[in-house]
Amino acid sequence: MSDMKPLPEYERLKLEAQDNDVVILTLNRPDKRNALDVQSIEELVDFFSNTSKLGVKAVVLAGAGNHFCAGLDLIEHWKADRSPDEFMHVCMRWHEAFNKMEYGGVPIIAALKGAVVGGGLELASAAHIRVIDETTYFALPEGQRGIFTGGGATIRVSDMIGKSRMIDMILMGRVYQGQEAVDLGLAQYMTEGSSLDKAIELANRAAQNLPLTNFAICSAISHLNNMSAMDAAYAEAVVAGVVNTQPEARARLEAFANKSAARVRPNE
Ligand code: 1HE
Repeated sequence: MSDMKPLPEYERLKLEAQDNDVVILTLNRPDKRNALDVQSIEELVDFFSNTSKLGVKAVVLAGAGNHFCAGLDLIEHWKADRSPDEFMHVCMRWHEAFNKMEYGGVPIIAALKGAVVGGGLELASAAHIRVIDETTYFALPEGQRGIFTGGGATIRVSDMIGKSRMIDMILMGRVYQGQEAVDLGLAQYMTEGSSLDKAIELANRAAQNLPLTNFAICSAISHLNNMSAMDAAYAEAVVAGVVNTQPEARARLEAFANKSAARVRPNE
């Protein structure tokens, strides 16, 4: 039986409940290649502030049409002719949304296809798992547009691929795709089929873990990485104290003890 509450309705995001309390969140502005305007970001903030409360066990993040996301809505930005202060506040809302994602404790699997560029890559990098297919390509076109990243790429993209590669991507407009993108760390999975199907499969697998365990995986690891090694070791012990003694884990531990649980084996 599902524990999930009714999902909110949005203008820019389409939410679909699946089995196992998995939700597919689709950026639903394909005619604008899912460019992120103010409304899109506000809806992401709202949804990712409430995933735990709604009982969502895992999220598949997808884009409608042939492209995942074209990044910042450049037309909205151009028309608004924003002041530095206004755009700083726009970026703070992006950070609010993406931090809610990365630190929210609910696994987010991004199903990437076509363009994953600029702010689209910043959005994808706030997911915990990224899946690509043959159509997916990554870029940071900010350098060519006369602007700069403002949605966390300096933190998350450089964390994924290293500072030097990120500088090269934005300075040169360099595009990465395919196995090279996986090897560099832009994605963990590449599929010959559809990235959406693979992401759904992975979300269902993640949803089988206990929610508190997933909370630690999809929140604590990021927090611990922001700390000094001494503080991280201390905080890790505290998190493990809570997670590893949860009553819900006892049945799983017992299954291992009585040899009914699956063993870890090498891939075939
Ligand atoms: C847009 C946007 C957008 C498309 N803002 N409207 N991002 C970029 O620099 C990427 C800009 N976009 C592209 O390079 C291409 O559009 C795509 C490779 C993503 C797709 O190409 P294509 O040939 O399929 O589509 P198109 O014909 O370029 O665009 C279709 C429509 O989407 C068109 O609108 P229309 O009303 O003329 O039909 C485009 O204007 C619209 N569109 N991309 C607004 N980005 C917090 S800081 C973050 C900084 C950044 O993200 S910078 C990176 C911005």
